[in-house]
Amino acid sequence: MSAAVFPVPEDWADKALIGEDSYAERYARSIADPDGFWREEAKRITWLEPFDTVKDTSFDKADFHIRWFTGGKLNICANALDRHLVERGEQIAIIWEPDSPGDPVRRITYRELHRDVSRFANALKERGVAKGDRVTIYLPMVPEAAIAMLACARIGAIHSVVFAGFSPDALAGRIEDCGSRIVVTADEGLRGGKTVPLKANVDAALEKVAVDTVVVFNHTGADVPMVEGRDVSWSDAVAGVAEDCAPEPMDAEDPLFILYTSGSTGKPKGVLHTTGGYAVWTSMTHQYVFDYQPNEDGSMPVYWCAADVGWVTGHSYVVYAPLMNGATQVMFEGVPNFPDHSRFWDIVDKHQVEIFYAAPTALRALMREGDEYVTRTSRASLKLLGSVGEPINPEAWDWYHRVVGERRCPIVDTWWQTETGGAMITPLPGAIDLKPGSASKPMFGVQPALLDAESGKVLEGAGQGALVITDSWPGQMRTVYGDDQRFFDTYFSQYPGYYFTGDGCRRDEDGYYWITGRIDDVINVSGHRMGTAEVESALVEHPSVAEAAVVGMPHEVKGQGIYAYVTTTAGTDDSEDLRKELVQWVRKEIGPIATPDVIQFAPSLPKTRSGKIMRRILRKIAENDTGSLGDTSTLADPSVVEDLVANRPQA
Ligand code: 6R9
Repeated sequence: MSAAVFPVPEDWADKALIGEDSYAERYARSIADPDGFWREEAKRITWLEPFDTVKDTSFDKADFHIRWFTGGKLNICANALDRHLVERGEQIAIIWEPDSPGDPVRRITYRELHRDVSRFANALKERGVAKGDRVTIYLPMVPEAAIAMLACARIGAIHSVVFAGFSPDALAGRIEDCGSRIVVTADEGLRGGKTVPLKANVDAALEKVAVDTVVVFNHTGADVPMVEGRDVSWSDAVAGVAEDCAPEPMDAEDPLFILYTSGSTGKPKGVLHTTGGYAVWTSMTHQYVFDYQPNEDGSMPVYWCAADVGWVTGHSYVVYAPLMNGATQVMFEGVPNFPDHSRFWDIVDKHQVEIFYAAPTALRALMREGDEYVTRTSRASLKLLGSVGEPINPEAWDWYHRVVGERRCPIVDTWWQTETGGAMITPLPGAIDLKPGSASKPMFGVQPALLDAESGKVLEGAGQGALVITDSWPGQMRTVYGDDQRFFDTYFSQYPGYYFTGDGCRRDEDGYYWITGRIDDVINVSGHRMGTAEVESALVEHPSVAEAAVVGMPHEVKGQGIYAYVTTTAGTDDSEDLRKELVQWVRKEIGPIATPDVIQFAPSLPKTRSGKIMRRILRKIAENDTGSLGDTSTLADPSVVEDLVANRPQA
């Protein structure tokens, strides 16, 4: 592990919102006096009615509940837009950079965004969408994605954004699970010069589950079939509707959105976030982590979070928090390597980006292409860099720091999850010395602990164990949509009294946290969470597959790759063609992000005498670490393992 330490640069210590002393002092207060601390922080939100109680939470089974800012009323869309109109109505909120650098940029002011959101909110109302209804959003990275989300929030509808890379099946499952009657989509998406057939995917999904309305944003202008009585174009939907739409007063604990995420078992879970705590938590973390404050000349720093709105990072740090904080931000439709590997840095120069936030997988992919793509750009505007989604290895950290940021930009490596709403363990650039590869210290109000994975005992001081959080924070998910029991069982039953993150973690002598990765059956492929169970169930749906077991394997660019062991049905020829077919099959069932990297045909899988698949052994073989397979004596048939090792495909 890297031992390097990068102290807070002097100018950062001087001018940052949070300096070293104020971090220590505020952190201590946030734990000792949560009521006082959060009352102060909650002032950043415009409340329509004040809350009575700050924190009313318990992780105990007998009395389990999570409520923040109860009695308070607010509208998060009004906090993101309306309250800025007086002072920054003409300020650019979104600079939209299209997939192709030659295509026109869209610049949208707060006033225009407010108007577009209000109109779309009225259009939703006209189609019968009311408070509490679920709206599925399946859009590419266009401003209309943010507009649709904010329009839902404005009228109290619950949005469920489905990443535009997911398959029709995955989309259908998510529409069905939350019972939404309306889908907002586009004719096509565009990524790296290729089109994504979004409307066609929706049509395919709707063969499995019916909805009343499909709103289609005309993006590429493709000629897509429209179903009479069900489908309406975005422009027709907003034609003639009023431009005013009063924001719905929402209770702090009213649901804001559902976002499906993979777990270690079963179908993806609908993570539910509510309004008040999420608003306070995301705007606060965004402000402190990115030190988001006006420049000396009064302008707002240009901020760019390269995440897709289909993931939680796009929800919290593209849509909600930056707009609540009055940011000017870049929203990018495309990919880092189109038209070439300089694209990110060209965009930085083009829009004078000061704060840049991306995933390690993108950085590793660019790092492989050589420094020239970076160094031929200026990047003089950059001040701060961020990382999210997976552990950043010290080599990638060093490259990001040295080559991209020219040693002048601190890197905030933010650890958090869909479930946590916002950054939980992260450096603050003016307060915390950096150690490459460490997410460093807890955010205000966050009490991490490490438990011995077997005994569940709390580990003190330096050590390594299962990462848990001992008490609630405002941005915590409130439930799994429609399944409180699953929420409790997934996160609070393993280690009673604690929120279990699913991650392993090491804490060093200085109290720095080093996330080591998932310790459950979740793998992290290019920063995207994938349940091994999901890939397995996709595989076994293929008629030639009798059984499948999926594990993660180390992957140079993606962080982790997908390694699938497949037992075919009797009489099947385990051919190269079948292997290719299965790869395509999984892509079709889930989406391209689930593409298996290796498929190994296995006559049988290593099982205990009680029939449990020994995943530990399968992981070792996938890692090509076959010298240390450990105890195989409990296997029903140890020769199965020898066979798997002998026939491991050479990747
Ligand atoms: C925000 C987001 C959550 C999982 C999480 C962990 C991994 C995220 C990380 C990180 C190490 C970081 N993760 N950030 N690991 N360092 N800075 O990514 O949410 O998609 O729900 O994934 O991602 O394993 O448990 P989500």
